[in-house]
Amino acid sequence: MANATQNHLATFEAFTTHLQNLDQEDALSLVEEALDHGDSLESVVTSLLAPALVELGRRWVVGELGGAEVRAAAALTRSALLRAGPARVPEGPAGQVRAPVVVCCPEGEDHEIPADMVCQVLRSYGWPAEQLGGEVEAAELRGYLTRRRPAALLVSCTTPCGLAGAARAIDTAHDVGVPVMVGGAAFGRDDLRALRLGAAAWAPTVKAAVSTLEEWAQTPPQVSPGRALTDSYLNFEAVMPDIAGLGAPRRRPQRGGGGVAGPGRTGPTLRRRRAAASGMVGVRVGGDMEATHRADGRGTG
Ligand code: B12
Repeated sequence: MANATQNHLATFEAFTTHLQNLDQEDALSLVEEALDHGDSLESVVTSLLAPALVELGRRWVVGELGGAEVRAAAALTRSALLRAGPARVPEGPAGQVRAPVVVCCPEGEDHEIPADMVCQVLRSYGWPAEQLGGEVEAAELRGYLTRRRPAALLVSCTTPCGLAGAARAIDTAHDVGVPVMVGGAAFGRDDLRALRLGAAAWAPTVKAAVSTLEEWAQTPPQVSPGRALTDSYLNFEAVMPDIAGLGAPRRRPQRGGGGVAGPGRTGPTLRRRRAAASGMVGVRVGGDMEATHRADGRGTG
């Protein structure tokens, strides 16, 4: 047991180093080895790829890495994930072919790797999942859902920046009769925020999502568009442009060119407004953003 833990830790450290150094071949080989040893895709995602990205996020916060390096490491992780994902979706029990499901990040949410992870793991479970990517506008989503009529839409949000867009995506999908399940760090650790935004379900993991999809295949959920959002949520939405502005490139004087800007380093006014918004969705801002990402993100109302 101790050996297994040590091996796991060594693999995790090696993979994180490969990502940081952008060693594509070595990173991909480690993932292939894990699969060859019999690890499931889900376990590779949850115990290797995702924790390595969280660690890079920590290094980003303390200034050891810049945003561009994080972006490059994320792209490399995506290649590894796509290579590890099933080329063909396995058949369900008794040769059953399931209806497709769609995964996306809403407007405002640029973290598409978690959605990629959800998509590939769903496929490994026999659900033909299609990934629309990050920042998908509600109007585009409506057209896609109307044309393809999937069994469900799964919306992923990593940061509060995507929650207003998630509310619009939920309303749009429910308006065309496609039930929405949400997940990702921005929804916190229970279904309160998801239900407040009108989602048909929340799931903490892909395994949990699969159980809900199986239930929905038997009994589709009743969905109702135009669900009223609470005042506190609408206040949150009112300051969204400032939060979304955090994602825009910031002009910084480059003397010597060596410094890196951490993910949350912003001017005082923006910080105050973001804090107000984040308070409403239960995410603290400030120096220690990594801790807040993992904290219980219960909304306040
Ligand atoms: C890579 C990365 C980026 C890349 C994204 C590249 C890409 N194509 O995805 C780039 C560089 C673009 C980026 C940008 C930004 N980022 Co960023 N980023 C990260 C990083 C390092 C990894 C994200 C990731 O992929 N995690 C993978 C796993 C760990 O995510 P996960 O949410 O847990 O997902 C799992 C489950 O939740 C579940 N799941 C997820 N979704 C769903 C959906 C359903 C339906 C289900 C069932 C399950 C499910 O399955 C997943 C797999 O197990 C994180 C660090 C971190 N701690 O995550 C920061 C982090 C998320 N970023 C952060 C920030 C602040 C930003 C920016 C605002 C920075 C800026 N100032 O511009 C922008 C945001 C732009 C925007 N509008 O979205 C903060 C967020 C802080 C907070 N409290 O919300 C973090 C935590 C970094 C930090 N430590 O401060 N980022």
